[in-house]
Parts: sequence; C-alpha cells; structure tokens
Amino acid sequence: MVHVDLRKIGETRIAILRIDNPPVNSIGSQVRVAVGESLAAALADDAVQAIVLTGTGKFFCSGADIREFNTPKTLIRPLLRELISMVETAHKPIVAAINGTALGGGLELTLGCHGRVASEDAKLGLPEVKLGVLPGAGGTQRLPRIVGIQAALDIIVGGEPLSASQALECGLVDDVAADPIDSACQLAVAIVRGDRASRVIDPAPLGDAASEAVFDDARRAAQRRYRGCIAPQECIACVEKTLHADLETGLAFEAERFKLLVEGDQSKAQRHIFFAERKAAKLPAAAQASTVRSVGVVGAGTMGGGIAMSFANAGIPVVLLEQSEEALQRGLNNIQRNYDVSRKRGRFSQEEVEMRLALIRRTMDYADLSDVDLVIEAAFEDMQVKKDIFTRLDQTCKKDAVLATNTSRLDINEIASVTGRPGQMLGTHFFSPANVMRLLEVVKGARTDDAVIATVFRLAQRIGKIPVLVGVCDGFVGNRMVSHYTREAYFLLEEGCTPAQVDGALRRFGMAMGPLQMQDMAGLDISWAARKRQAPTRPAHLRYSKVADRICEMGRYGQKTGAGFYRYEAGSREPIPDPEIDKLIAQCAAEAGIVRREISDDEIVARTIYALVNEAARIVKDGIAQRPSDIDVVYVAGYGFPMFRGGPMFYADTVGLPKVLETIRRFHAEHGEYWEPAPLLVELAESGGRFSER
Ligand code: T1G
Repeated sequence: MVHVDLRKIGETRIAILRIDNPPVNSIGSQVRVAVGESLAAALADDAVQAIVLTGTGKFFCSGADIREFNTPKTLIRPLLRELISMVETAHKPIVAAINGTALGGGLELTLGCHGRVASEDAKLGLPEVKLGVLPGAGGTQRLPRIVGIQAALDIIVGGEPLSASQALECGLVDDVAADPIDSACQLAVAIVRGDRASRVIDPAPLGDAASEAVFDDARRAAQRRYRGCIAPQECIACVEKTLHADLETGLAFEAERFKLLVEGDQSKAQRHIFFAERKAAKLPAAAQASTVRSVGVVGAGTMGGGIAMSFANAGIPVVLLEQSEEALQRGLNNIQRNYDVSRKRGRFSQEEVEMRLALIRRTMDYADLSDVDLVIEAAFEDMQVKKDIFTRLDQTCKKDAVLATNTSRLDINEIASVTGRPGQMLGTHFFSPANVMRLLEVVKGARTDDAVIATVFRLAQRIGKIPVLVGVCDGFVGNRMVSHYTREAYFLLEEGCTPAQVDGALRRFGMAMGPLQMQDMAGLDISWAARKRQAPTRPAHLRYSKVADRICEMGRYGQKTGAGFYRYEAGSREPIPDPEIDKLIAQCAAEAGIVRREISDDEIVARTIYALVNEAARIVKDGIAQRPSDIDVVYVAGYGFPMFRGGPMFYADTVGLPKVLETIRRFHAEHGEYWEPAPLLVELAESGGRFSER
C-alpha cells in the first residue's frame, strides 16, 4: 500500500514514500491510513531530514476512491483534507515526485507539499467537475494561491488535465524531470539547506486578485458549456471564496459545498456513467483480440469521411474508397474542411492536420483494400447496395480481414449471408459526426466470432470511442428506442404542442437538442424511408401520425433542404418556427379527429422519456443490450441525454420505478397498446428493484 525507502544525499537522509494501490493508485480509506502512518513515522524519525512522496507505475494517484463516496468509508480518518494539512504543516520538507497521472485528490495531495516535480509524461488535473462534484480536499483554495485565479478556474471548471510542460509554465510544478524522484530529492535537500524556498501556501485571502467580471464570465461560460449542471457553478463559488476568506475559512466552505454535491442526484448520475462506460467496454468472453494496423472505408460521404478521420486521428492508415473521382474529391474536401475547422479552433496544428491527411489514401479500386486488416462499409443505406459491396469485399480482402458495416438499422445477418466469412462480419455503428461522437454500437451478428468482437472493442478504444455490444434488430439499441421517442413527439404535436414547445421542454430537461430539431438535423427523409419500409407490416389499428410524412411530401427534409419542422436561413442551423407547419399539424389533428389541448412540459418529458425507458426495458429483456447501464451509455454518449441525469435507465431509477410504472399504466389506458408496460419494468417496479442493479 505504501512503500518506504531511504536515500542519502550528502548529509541529508530522505524518506521516499511510494503509494502502491493498483490499478490506478486511488486514495481510499486504507491508503489514507497507510500514508498517514508512514508520514507520521518519517516525521518522527530524527534520522530523516526530508520526505519525498511518489506513486507507482504510470500513476502518482488517480484521486479519491470514487467507489467509497456516499459510504461510511469516507469518514474513516485521516480524511484526505486532514492528510494534506498534515503534509502542509510538517516541520520537514515534503516534496511530491509526480511520476505520472495525478488527478483529483491525488493532485490536491501535492498542493499541500513544499515542492512539486513532475515527470515529462505526467498528467495533472482536477476532473471532479465531470463527476458532478468539486475538488473537495483543498484544490479550490490552494490552486488559486499557487497558479492564480484564472488558471485555477480553467483547470477546475474545465476538468481537463495539464501536461507536465503546461504545469511548469503556470507554476503548478517547480520542475519537470526525466527522473522525478531524483529531482525531488535534490529539491528537498535544497529546501533543507535553505537554497530553495518552500512552496508552502500563504493562507491569507487573495484580495483583489481578480475582478467580479472574471467570475461572471466564468459563470456564463459554465452555464453554456454545462447547461443544467450544478457542480461547475459551485466550483466557481469556491474559487471566488479565496478572494476574501483565509485558507481555513475557505476550506470549510469548500467542504460544505462538496458534501452538498456528493450527496446530490447529479453527482450520483455522473458517477454512474463513469463506471457504466467502463463496464460497457468489458467483453463477456475473454477472447483474443487481434491488432488492426490498417483500415479500409467504403464510402466517402458524411459518415465515411468522419469514420476515416477517426482512424487517421489515432494514427491508423486508412484507404478510402469511392466509386467515382467526383465522390472521392467531395469526400476529401469535407474531410479537409473539418480539419480546417479544428485547426482554427486550436485543436490541431497545421502539421498535425497534414499528418492526419497523409494517412488517408484515396482510391476507386477494390484491389487497394486487399491488404487492410478491417474494412468498414459506410455506403448508401440500401440492402442490395450493401450486399453488392460485401460480395466484392469478400472476394478482394485478405482471408483474415474483418468486414464491418456502418448500417444504422439493416440486418447484419442478411448482409453477412453474401460473404464466405460470417464469423468475421459485424456492425460498427458510428454516430454523426463520426469523428466527434464517442459512441460506437458494435453489432454482433448471429455468427460473429468473439475474437472479432474483441478486436473491434480494442480498436474502438484506440480511436477514443466507447464500444457498446448490441444485438441485431431494427435499429439495434439507440435507433430502436429513438423511434418510440419521436413517435410520442409527433403525437404530442397533433395533441396540441408546437415543435418549439416539444423541443423546448426536452432541452429544459437537459437534452442537447429536442427531437424535432434533431430530426431536421439528421434528415427527415431518412426516417421517412424507414417508415415506408415498415409500412407493410405496421398494424393498421395502431395510431399513426402523418405529420412527418406530410412535411417530407412537401420536399422539406430539414436543414439539408432549408426547411423541415422549422425553417432555416441560408447558411444557418438556427431553427425558426414556421406557421406553415403549425397549420399542417392542425390539419393532421383534424383529420385524425384529435381535439388539441394545452400540454405541460411535465407531460412532454414523461411521454417522450418514458417511451425510451419502456422500450429499453424490452431491449434488455430481448438480450439486444447486455445490461440497462449499457443503454445509459448509448443515450448519454450518442443521443445527447444529459450526463447529470445518468441516462434513461438511471433517471427512471431516480424517479422511482413504481412511479414510472404508474405513469406508463396511465398512458396505456389513455393512449393504447404502444404503452403496454414492459415486463422487466413491471418485475422491477413490483419487487423494489432498480435498473442499475441489473
Ligand atoms: N476511484 C475508484 N476507481 C477508479 C478511479 C477512482 N478515482 N479511477 C479509476 N478507477 C477504476 C476504474 O473504474 C477501472 O475499474 C480501473 O480503475 C481502471 O480505470 C477529494 C473528490 C485514472 C485516467 O476523476 O480518469 O479525487 O473497470 O479503465 O483508462 O477532491 O481511470 O477495472 O473495475 O479508467 O488507464 C477524481 C477518474 C476522483 C479520475 C486511468 N479522479 N479516473 O484511466 O483506466 S474524485 C478522477 C480516470 C476526487 C477529491 C475528489 C481514469 C484514469 P475496473 P480506467 P485508464
């Protein structure tokens, strides 16, 4: 747990304390006790003149043990705050040798030290805001006193780690060294000798270190970036406290605000997603993954181009195939445009853009795919088109190449049937824009080998995606649920809402975008084609809204045609309500004999979000998703569901499944069989269970 070594430099003996708590050196109650005991022993040992604190492997310390939050273990002393004060007030120099990642409470531990040295590859950050909390062990009070108010706000509210060089530049660390332990020992000796000043913090208020405007700007920026989240505003309030409160007062304020957040629903939801993402990425079978060294992408449209960029961004060579020079050039122009936007935003340098573009080789010849390890087809969403492509891929690609389709709804097994390698065939469903959205639905066909799934899971993580294993059905997980969500949105339009009211209610709930604006962005023609495909098998007695079909029949497909549910000015994506659509909706309602009425935000949210929950419960029961928390990952990472609500299933748990079931039963009585309660929901609601326990 904590190893102690002694090192002598000249006449100075230094105790080196190394935290060793695999896999990431988190600080739970046991580590706190062990560090406290080792520190006390070293401080009491007259033979020791200085102490260096460090970690093992690539981690200094990944922060407090998140699994202990909301449990009695967080009360076991010494608390992390007490440990840091013990370091800060020690009568011997204590220097941190940051040997790798130092996050959250791990970085806060170093802030109490009398000096800090980082390894060249160290990452230093306070990501607590992403867990719906704030740095609760002094970070909001000490960091501003070390790096200044603005830098502290950026680090704490942004939640992103600094590199070692950035940390040196802002004064967070004293030195960056290839051997941080040796450098830390040298620094400790220099402090003992009085050659270097100790970095012990001045506890006095910072006074007018920043204007009110700095904090007002931070609050406005956080409101835009983290719409609906409480933690970012609390982070800012704690940093602001340093202006007029001394360290002790500020620490008490921070502790109080931390307690409020860690016991709140938002933080529990965000921690649920943190662990759910990691659980989703674990594979059921311990199959052997292969390494993918090069990738082919068939189709250079919006999706194919974004997919090609995802691989190029990870340094993986891509062969991008199209059927015409014109289509290829259009695709490459889109890729270039996307990179230019990223460069202008400072995400990539010109050199980095050129490196990525050099990894994308263009071709119209299938023979150029003969040596790649994996091909992803991202062509037109038509079964025959895909069958033709996979027939050629099967003939051309090397025998152990994996063949994947990016289809969003079509039957993977039917596509696989034209190949001689169904075991190496699966779906890799990216989300638009594919180079940005983190979700990847990995669709397992009836005969897909576990080793192929493992290969694609490992590849997904290499390109920064979150893989979620899903089964074959119409729409897999995300799109199967979204068709129920949009169905209710259309019904609500006929029953009395305008598009802006439905979208507004769901944005206020926290969705990144309302369902109708999302349809306009995705293209109304795509879901229209799906509805036409399903029409022959749609039960005639079920209610069907003609609203979206009528809009498509007017040639209004959304942003791509300048009008859909909303109007769009040329070059703008800003939705403008259109009286034409209000009239069309009223006409559809009249034809359906629906008397329009006032509808509340609460009903809009319940009708749309519970439609997601009810269908998701069926998806889990059908085995299309492995567990409810996977569905939460799909919706947060792929559909803009608010992170601070933890995903549809966690949200339903938070509301209480009995209450959700009672509402769904009321909808069932009022709106018919679409609202038949899912058996899993009934089972859990009636047994006191929760989705997050499945
Ligand atoms: N607590 C408990 N478990 C943790 C953990 C943590 N802090 N960090 C990681 N794990 C588990 C993780 O669930 C997984 O478990 C395994 O370790 C490997 O993680 C008081 C209140 C450090 C960058 O937010 O960002 O300090 O799945 O797959 O890709 O102010 O883990 O194997 O069972 O992610 O190499 C602040 C969270 C805490 C950092 C490593 N710290 N962790 O990434 O491994 S709050 C954080 C990460 C705090 C103080 C506040 C990453 C990583 P399992 P992994 P990785």
